[in-house]
Amino acid sequence: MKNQEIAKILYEIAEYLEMEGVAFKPQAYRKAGLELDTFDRDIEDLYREEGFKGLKKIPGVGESIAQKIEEYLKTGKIKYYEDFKKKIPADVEILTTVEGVGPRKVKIIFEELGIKNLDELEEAAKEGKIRKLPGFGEKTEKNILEGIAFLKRDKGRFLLGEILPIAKEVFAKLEKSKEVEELSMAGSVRRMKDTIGDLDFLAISENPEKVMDIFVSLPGVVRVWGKGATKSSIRMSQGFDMDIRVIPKKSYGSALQYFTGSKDHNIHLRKIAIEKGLKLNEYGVFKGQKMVAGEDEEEVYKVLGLSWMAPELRENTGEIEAAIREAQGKSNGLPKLIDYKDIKGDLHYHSRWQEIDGTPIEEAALAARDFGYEYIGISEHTKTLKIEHGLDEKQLLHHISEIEKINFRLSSGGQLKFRVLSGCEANIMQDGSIDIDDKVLARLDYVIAGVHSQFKMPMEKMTERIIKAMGNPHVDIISHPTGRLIKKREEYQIDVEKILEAARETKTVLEINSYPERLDLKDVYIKRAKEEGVKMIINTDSHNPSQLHYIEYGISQARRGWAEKEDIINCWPVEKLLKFFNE
Ligand code: DGT
Ligand code: CA
Ligand code: CA
Repeated sequence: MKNQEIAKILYEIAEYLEMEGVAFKPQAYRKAGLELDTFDRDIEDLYREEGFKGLKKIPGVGESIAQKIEEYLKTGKIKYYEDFKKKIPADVEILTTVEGVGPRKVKIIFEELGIKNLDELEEAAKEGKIRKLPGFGEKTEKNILEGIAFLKRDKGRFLLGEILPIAKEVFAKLEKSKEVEELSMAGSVRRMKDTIGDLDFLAISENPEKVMDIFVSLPGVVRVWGKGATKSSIRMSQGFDMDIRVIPKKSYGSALQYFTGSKDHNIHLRKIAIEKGLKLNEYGVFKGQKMVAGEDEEEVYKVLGLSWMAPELRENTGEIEAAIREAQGKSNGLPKLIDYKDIKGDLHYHSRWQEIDGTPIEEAALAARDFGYEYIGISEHTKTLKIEHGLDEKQLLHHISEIEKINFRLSSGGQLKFRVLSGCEANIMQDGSIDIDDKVLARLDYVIAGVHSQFKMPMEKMTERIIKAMGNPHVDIISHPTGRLIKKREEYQIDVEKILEAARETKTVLEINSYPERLDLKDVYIKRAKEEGVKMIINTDSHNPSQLHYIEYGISQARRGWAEKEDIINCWPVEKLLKFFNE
């Protein structure tokens, strides 16, 4: 689809405009980019069927942006963008991913030092040239070097949220083929890891060669690394690789087990097999020459003395021991993981994103209802977050009364049991105070608080800051508690153990934010929170209805963190939730 191609250009135009110090326009381009990125119709189809007028149906797309989209669809180029690129031919998209480097800094480093890409930036920083630039200094230079090192560490990995939709599309295409008898995802994507190196598929087929033909000619394939009789490997246009293997039916279960991994899980499992005098590999479980399991994954685990466990658990963090206890009928076996269908509502939804139209609350509510929810909570940013046009006290009171009216309308026909809750995502200030008056916080159904500024504080200070916010009796939830942005920004320095202890004492809920680049809390912290009896909530942080489905990524991380239904408060009905917030 051209949607993502054009969205990327719109984002880049926003960066260029910001470089020039233009007001408002950058937000408009960014908003249009986001909408297009998540728009559910192919833009080429839309344009073919409805012409220029159709383009303006995309939220956030007005006359001038529609013209640029049309130009791209007709000529493959946007002159406005090309002119910017000629003036500053730096890789703005990559350079601005470095923590602390915004568009304006890109402009300075290009104009002063001619820096166009990451390698050049790194070299200049190492040579001490960055600190001498106006507005930079030694600390910025150090941060840039740290930022680049961080980016390099995750290079070549992809966000689960970027890759899973593509994996599902590929899966559906392959599955449709009559040559494919059985198909599974394997590897890290089956384990729903937060980042993915490459995609692995396994299949059963009478005609492996035909499956190979189909695989290497999938749309979006840009390179074939290898094409064998039963095994192929390709590169997709988005930059990641996919492997497929066709497996004989009698070995399908053991291959699925082996190629799902993780590697550490497999190594531990193989050790158990050896101790039992068995041999375990991708072809089966063997006693001498005799195959004792292989076709069925559950059987493979069973003959080794384990119960089957969800792929999300397979990281060798205690799941093997738990599966043995489970098989022996002992207590303390495998967790009864929260199910993908257990969530009843989402409490982190921004309806007035950057104040440029946004999605009206009622529309968001109806979308959430269609999504299968019983409630949605609208949690706008608050006043000190200027860039997001956060609400002040007066606007929050208006927000509450607007939601009351909507609830009244939604229930007046008596036709639906759906509830909109009024919330906010307030800012935790540097000293741990909340940027909204307590009296107004008390009027909301619930309060989320999060850190949105001054990320670089010493560990002790940052920990104190968040713990103080949890001590505010109106604060119910801490959003994205560690602040990481995968591949972009390190967590803040915090003492997670102390935060968990304070959360338990103050009965503050920690968020599992499902936004693809956040997934925060991450799996290992979720597991610790559960062990400490801390309640959590899985939210999406959606900015429009098409992001509600991000919830799947948050649920998968909760499952990777061994979370059960009772650990997650938005598995509860609304009455129980409100009672909990009121206590
Ligand atoms: P990724 O692709 O980096 O996100 O992670 P995975 O887990 O998908 O790893 P990948 O694609 O290299 O291999 C798929 C699975 O194959 C992996 O999860 C476990 C298995 N596997 C790969 N290499 C080894 C190995 O050296 N030993 C064992 N026991 N299993 C392996
Ligand atoms: Ca893989
Ligand atoms: Ca692989």
